[in-house]
Amino acid sequence: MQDKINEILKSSEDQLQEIEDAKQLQELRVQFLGKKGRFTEVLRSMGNVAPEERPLIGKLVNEAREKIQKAIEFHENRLSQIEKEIRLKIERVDVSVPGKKPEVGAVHPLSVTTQQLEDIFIAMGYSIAEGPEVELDEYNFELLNVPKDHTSRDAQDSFYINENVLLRPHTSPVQARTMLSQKPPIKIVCPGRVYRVDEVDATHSPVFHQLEGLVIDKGIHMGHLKGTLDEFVKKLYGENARTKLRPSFFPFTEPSAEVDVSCYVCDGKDDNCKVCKGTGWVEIMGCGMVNPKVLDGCGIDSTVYSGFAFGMGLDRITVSKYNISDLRTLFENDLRFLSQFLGG
Ligand code: 2NL
Repeated sequence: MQDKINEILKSSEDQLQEIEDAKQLQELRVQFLGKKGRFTEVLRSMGNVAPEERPLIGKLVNEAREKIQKAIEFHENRLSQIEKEIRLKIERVDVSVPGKKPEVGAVHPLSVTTQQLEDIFIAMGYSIAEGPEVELDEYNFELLNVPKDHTSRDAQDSFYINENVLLRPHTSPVQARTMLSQKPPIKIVCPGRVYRVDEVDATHSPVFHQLEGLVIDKGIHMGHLKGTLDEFVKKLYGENARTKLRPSFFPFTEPSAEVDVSCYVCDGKDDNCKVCKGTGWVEIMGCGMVNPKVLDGCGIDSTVYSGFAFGMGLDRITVSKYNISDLRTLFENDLRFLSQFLGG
């Protein structure tokens, strides 16, 4: 019996020398120390041992198991040490490898313009209002006093989803919605994407951007409009910028005017100026006093309140500011183009 125990011990030592990984070690543990292991066999055959020798054999078995247990632990440590060394070797960071430059994003030029204009109006006490791009005819035309036979209501000019629903061709419905839901005083600007049926070329796109403004209170008159426009162009184009109003027509304002700004490139001093064509003036927006019919239609008593409104194209302001020769570059999202405006 003693021989058998020694033989098991010897065999475990031999096998342990060959062990290469944790899985083999676990198999060996089961083989020697498990419930159906080799010592269990020995203990089962105790019946053949003389009773007085049994304690001794039991002791020897226990000692042998302990020895193997210790040896397995030793090898466990050895393997995990080796594993750690391999991991450290594989995962070592080579601090001498040159770094990768992080890509820095750019603000889209249209966003730069929009944010700049928003900031100018916020400084004058305006709030920003936004609304849906898919609009109802009611907010888009009906409440704005645009007649049923007006060309802009034509399917040749606006994108219709169905008879009553269309892609908004201006941001005015946002102002109509605001008038319907808020009481004066109202002082808002509405920037946003708008849609009109148009062929794409260097100066036209069926998708473009507008910023419209609306001020309504008691006693608002053209002087407030003119003062606001002057303040606006000074902040946008510099202290020398002046505005000039030319009579015009919009269904939603009365009277209406086109706004010219003194040329921000030559200030009227270059007869060959490409921007103002030598006139000294550049058209930048339309404006007017809100038509009383529009106020009343939107639930604001036109005998108590009056207001002014204006609207401008953000794309044109952007291309002229950055000297961009083709409007399409604003919509193609070619990163080689956009990254020129790094950081805005
Ligand atoms: C232009 C002209 C304009 C407005 C927009 C407006 C909106 C309401 C009431 C009255 Cl709800 N007016 N908007 C007024 C005058 C001109 O835009 O040339 N835009 C690019």
